[in-house]
Amino acid sequence: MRDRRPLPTSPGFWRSPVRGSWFTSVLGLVLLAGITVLFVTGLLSYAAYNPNLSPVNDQTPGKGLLGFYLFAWPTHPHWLYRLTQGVHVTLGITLIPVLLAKLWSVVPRLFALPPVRSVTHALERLSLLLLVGGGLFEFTTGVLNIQLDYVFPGSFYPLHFYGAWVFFAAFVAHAALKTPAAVRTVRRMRAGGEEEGDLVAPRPAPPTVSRRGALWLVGGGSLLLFVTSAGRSFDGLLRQTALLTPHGGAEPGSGPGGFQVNKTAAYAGITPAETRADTWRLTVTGRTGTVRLTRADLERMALHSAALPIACVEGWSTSDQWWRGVRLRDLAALVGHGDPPDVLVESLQAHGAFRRAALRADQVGDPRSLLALYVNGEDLTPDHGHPARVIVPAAPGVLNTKWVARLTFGELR
Ligand SMILES: Nc1nc2c(c(=O)[nH]1)N[C@H]1C(S)=C(S)[C@@H](COP(=O)(O)O)O[C@H]1N2
Ligand SMILES: [Mo]
Repeated sequence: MRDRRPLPTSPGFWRSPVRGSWFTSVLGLVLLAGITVLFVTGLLSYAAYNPNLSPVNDQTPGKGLLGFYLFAWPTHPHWLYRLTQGVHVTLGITLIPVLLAKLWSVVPRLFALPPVRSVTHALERLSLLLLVGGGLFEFTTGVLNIQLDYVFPGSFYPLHFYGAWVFFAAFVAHAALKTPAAVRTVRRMRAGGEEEGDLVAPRPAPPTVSRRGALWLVGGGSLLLFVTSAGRSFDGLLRQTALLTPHGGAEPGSGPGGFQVNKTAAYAGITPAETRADTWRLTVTGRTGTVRLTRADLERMALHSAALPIACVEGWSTSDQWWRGVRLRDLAALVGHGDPPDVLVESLQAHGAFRRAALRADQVGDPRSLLALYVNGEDLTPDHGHPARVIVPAAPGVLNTKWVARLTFGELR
């Protein structure tokens, strides 16, 4: 008799004694909760981008019904996006070991023969393709986006958006089919039951770790990712623990402007010549026409302060900074809008994905929404948007346009 190593299509090929319905069920239930939170916080982030002010902030092609928009993103509490997006990114990173372990736990099924047993089985396998493909796609695009600083600035947003719908649709179908059995398995095993089912290796290799130990290992991996990621939502010492956060662009440094910078002035191609007091002008357009203001003109207007964070879609955020400047609604009033309308904000930047942004009327009307000139008691630094930048409570960082050149009120919808 020849001793032939079995092929992956044979159950005997898979020998880990860890595989079984219990391991798969526990990981599946963790993902059920975690991915639901990821989907909800992801949709919230979509809403926070003001997609109804298309096509400025949201340029997703053909989004149709999927572009539904449940509510206008509020400006209270001012840390809302900091929380929702911090949870989205940190939880996403933390779930990576769980996702990989879950896929590992069911990999024998990928090779099971015959590949298709019936029409129902074919449909089930197709849905698994969308589930696994969609899941890997969402986690990969998410990680690339936060780690590599927008490798695909224009396209990440629609890719992650469409991927989310495909993935979540398959996920809902899968969860509906499998959750009852997973709950039963966990209950049965807790009551001292035996492992059973097709995932159990028929000829298991000697164990190097118990099933419970393997689960702790996955949990330990998640914990490690969590403690090296969560600091991105804070500054100071806690930020130092965010070892996995890219500190690309500029280091925060110290002093009043010493908080995280996304794109530096140099990166955005903003030159000192354009921002000097004698060259820079703010063009404000509205119902009654256009006015052009120097920085000195702005400083003569009523100045107000607000303590607000920067919270980026990449998941990092700063604590509240003290911004001081002119209220957006006062600038709207200057050009004939007593009742604040939407506004299109454009920066000096000639190129780049974030050089302009649209804000909703309620954001313009909030007394804390400023065209900031100062931060933490000093003039804005070049990297934080000198001579003037927008800051809006609870809005994603991307809407807080730096190096502002032009404000156009009304006529956005
Ligand atoms: N003109 C301009 N404004 C911009 C950006 C940009 O690239 N260009 N980046 C935006 C993004 S994505 C974020 S998160 C915030 C970051 O602000 P900060 O660099 O002052 O922390 O600025 C926003 N404003
Ligand atoms: Mo951002």
